[in-house]
Order: sequence, then structure tokens, then C-alpha cells
Amino acid sequence: AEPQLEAEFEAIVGHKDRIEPRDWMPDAYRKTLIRQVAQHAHSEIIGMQPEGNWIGRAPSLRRKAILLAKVQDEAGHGLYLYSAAETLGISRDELTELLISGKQKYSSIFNYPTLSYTDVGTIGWLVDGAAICNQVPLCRTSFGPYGRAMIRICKEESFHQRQGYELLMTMMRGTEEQRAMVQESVNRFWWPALMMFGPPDDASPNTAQSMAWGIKTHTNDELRQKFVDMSVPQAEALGVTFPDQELRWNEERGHYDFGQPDWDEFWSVVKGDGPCNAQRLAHRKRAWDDGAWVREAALAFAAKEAGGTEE
Ligand code: FAQ
Repeated sequence: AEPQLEAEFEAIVGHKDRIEPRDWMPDAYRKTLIRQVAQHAHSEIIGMQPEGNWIGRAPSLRRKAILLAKVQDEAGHGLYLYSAAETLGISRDELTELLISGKQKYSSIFNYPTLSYTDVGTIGWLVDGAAICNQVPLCRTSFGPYGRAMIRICKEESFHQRQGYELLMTMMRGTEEQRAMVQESVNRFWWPALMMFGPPDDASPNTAQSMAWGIKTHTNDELRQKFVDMSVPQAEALGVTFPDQELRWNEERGHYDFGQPDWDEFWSVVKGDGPCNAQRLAHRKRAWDDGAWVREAALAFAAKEAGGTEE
């Protein structure tokens, strides 16, 4: 039966149709999807920390309400994605344990600190901007639950991006000092934002197979280029520059040429040695441990309800 099932799977993927949870799938397909969807979910949840850092210090009630709503949206994205991962046969508890034991990853970007409130704007503009660039194509990924989660997530991320850009625009209309804060923040986040797309294609072990399976529809370098092309005019409109001497329009290619991020720094952050890795994981672990009684109580209550009216 296996070759027959394998042929059916290949046909579905080949036609760019969707694989659903009850369909047969190769173990390696299931494994790489769990890896990617889990990392994505963890990123949304860990990604709440850098911005959450500024909720209590937002400069006005309006800005605080906006930031609270955005951080709550990230929690929702994490939940859609954990649910999608669960359809592949792994539980949310297991996934969280894999995260806090350091066995599964989350995006490198969230290991950088947020040093000023301006970083909230820069994250919205550049980090959500990069996230959208990477995630819009994922709406058409081959695994149904992941693709459907992406549609809703992308709508919310677009809103987040506009929010960040508007925040920075407001600061650029302010004082000289505020404009300098925006430029300083953009300087710090530009290279880490480019790293979000993953290593260069020739150093990306998963891309070829993930493209063949329709999990990814573009390579890391293709999406990075798209992000640069999209961001340069936005930076010009805002009145800031990116810290890259090699950045210039290439008429022949019809794209911007740009320099390479420091890939040694990238790998060191991915391996756990970034500026905030230890802090992010410790915070997540504390929240998980502190919430244990809530999970236990909810399970006990559910068991009691299921037991009917005897008690
Ligand atoms: N950080 O072979 P590849 C957000 C790992 S957006 C850490 O190229 P692949 C929204 C990679 O896992 C951020 N690790 O891997 C938000 C692999 O290691 P492994 C989340 C990275 O999977 C905004 C190894 O390097 N978005 O959260 C990174 O084909 C604001 C080799 O790499 C997603 O997760 C990295 N940047 O391509 C929230 C998008 N890059 O697993 C709050 C979905 C690579 O073999 C506030 N994911 N690695 O041990 C993807 O599109 C892909 O997984 C890539 C990596 C493109 C990230």
C-alpha cells in the first residue's frame, strides 16, 4: 500500500493541492512540518516579550492600548499555530517542553533587546514587514491547517506593520532627538531583520526538500530580496537610511543590491548565544511553571464535567 499512498501524496503536492491531517504523508514531511510550524508558533509566543517590555512605559494611553492589542494578537497567532501543529500528532504540552528545554527553536530576531519605545515602531515596520514577506507565500503552503492559519495571521500582521510605520512617522515629525532615535533603532534592527529569512540558500539544508513538498514556495534569498526591495522606498518616505554601504539600485537586475548580514552572528544567536536568549527562555519557563495550577485545575474540572452528575 505504501507506494500507492506515496504516489497519491506526490500527486496532491504536485498539483499544488492540499494535504489534510487525515491524509497519508511521509514521516519526513510530517517531521519537517512539525519543526517549522512549532518554530513559528514559538516565535509568536516568545515574540511577545520584546514588545511586552514597553507596555507599562508606553508614552500615552492610546499608544498603550495599541501595543496591548498587538501583543495579544501575537498570543492568538501562537494559538492558531499550535493548533495546526497538533493536527500532526504532537501535543501543545510536548511542544512547550521542547521549546523550554531548548530542543526546538524560535526566530533569532526575538533574541535582540528593545532598548527604547521607538523599537516598538521599528519592530512593527521591519519585523512584521519581514514576517509578512515570508508568510504571504505560506498561505499557499501544502499543509491545509498551516496555510489556513496563515491567512488570518497575515491580515493581522499587515495591520501591525502599518501601526509600526505610523508610530515611526509620528516620531519623524517630532524633534531632532526623536528623529535620531528612529535612525538609531533602525540601524540596530536592519541586519537582524534580514536574518529572519534564514541562512543563504547555499547554506540552507531544508529549502530544497521543503520546496519539493510545497511547504516553502520561495527560497530564503528570494524572500530576503523581496523584503529589501519593498523596504527601501518605505525608508525613503520615512526619511531614514539602512546601515548598508552596498545598498544600491541595480538597473540590470531590477532589484536592489545589498550587503550580507554577519552570518557568524546569526548562527551564534540560533545556537543560543544571542544577547537575550537566556532571558527569553527563562521568562517563558517561569510563565509555564507558574501556570501549571491553571492547567491542572482546568483538566480536573473537565474530567469532573465528563463524569456526569454523580459528584
Ligand atoms: N531564526 O534550512 P533552513 C513572527 C534555522 S515572524 C532561528 O533555511 P527552513 C511574527 C532553521 O530552523 C518569525 N532559526 O530552515 C511576529 C534550521 O534549523 P533546524 C517566525 C533559524 O526551515 C512579529 C536551520 O536554521 N516566522 O513571529 C532562522 O527551511 C513581531 C537551517 O535553516 C516563521 O517561523 C531564524 N531566523 O527555513 C511576532 C516563518 N532561520 O530547524 C511577534 C516560518 C533559519 O533544522 C512580533 N518559517 N533557522 O534545526 C520559515 O519560513 C522557515 O522555517 C525559515 C527557515 C525561512 C525561517
